[in-house]
Amino acid sequence: MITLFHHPNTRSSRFIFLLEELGAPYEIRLVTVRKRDGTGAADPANPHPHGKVPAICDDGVVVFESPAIALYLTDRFPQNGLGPLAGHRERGAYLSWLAYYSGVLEPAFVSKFLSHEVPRGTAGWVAVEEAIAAVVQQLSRGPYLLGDRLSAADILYGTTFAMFSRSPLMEKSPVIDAYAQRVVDRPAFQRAQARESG
Ligand SMILES: N[C@@H](CCC(=O)N[C@@H](CS)C(=O)NCC(=O)O)C(=O)O
Repeated sequence: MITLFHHPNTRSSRFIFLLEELGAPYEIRLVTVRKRDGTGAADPANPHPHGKVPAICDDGVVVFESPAIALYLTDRFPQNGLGPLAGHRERGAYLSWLAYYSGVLEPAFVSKFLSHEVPRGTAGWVAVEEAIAAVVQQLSRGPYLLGDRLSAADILYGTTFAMFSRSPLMEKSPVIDAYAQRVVDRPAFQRAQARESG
């Protein structure tokens, strides 16, 4: 049984979506988190080292940080094919796009949000427009990042783009809009929404 440490309408929401896609046995443990407005507090029950969500616990094994959790869960519950396993030709692309999510895409969004120009040649990430262009290029292979099949990477990217699609952080892109819609149109997303509050 997987325990998901979750706070409603945060980055842990998409792991309810992933667990639903995987058909994995799970329970949701609601925790408090620190909020941008200064309210809230890290929950001592949450095993993430900074009290952030998501984190999971699988029979005593703790995993935190979104790409690590995505990879752990798709390896652990391979039956629905949500992540190519070691030895599969698409494994390299899968690992790359998972790492790119937290190493490039998120820092790119945060740089833009803070109006910090990304110093070329020194930062490990790029401007958000350049990152989006790379994702659009990857999506020329098929409806999903790895081609024909949805993977856990699409759950990270699709839900992020769906959230930012109407924000000034992202230029309008028909390819990204259609991709985000494709991801959130899945029945597992609707089931996850129904469990959002625990
Ligand atoms: N790098 C983490 C980020 C997690 C994160 O920032 N979560 C937010 C909610 S969306 C949080 O827990 N904030 C509370 C805090 O920063 O203390 C991941 O991708 O899993």
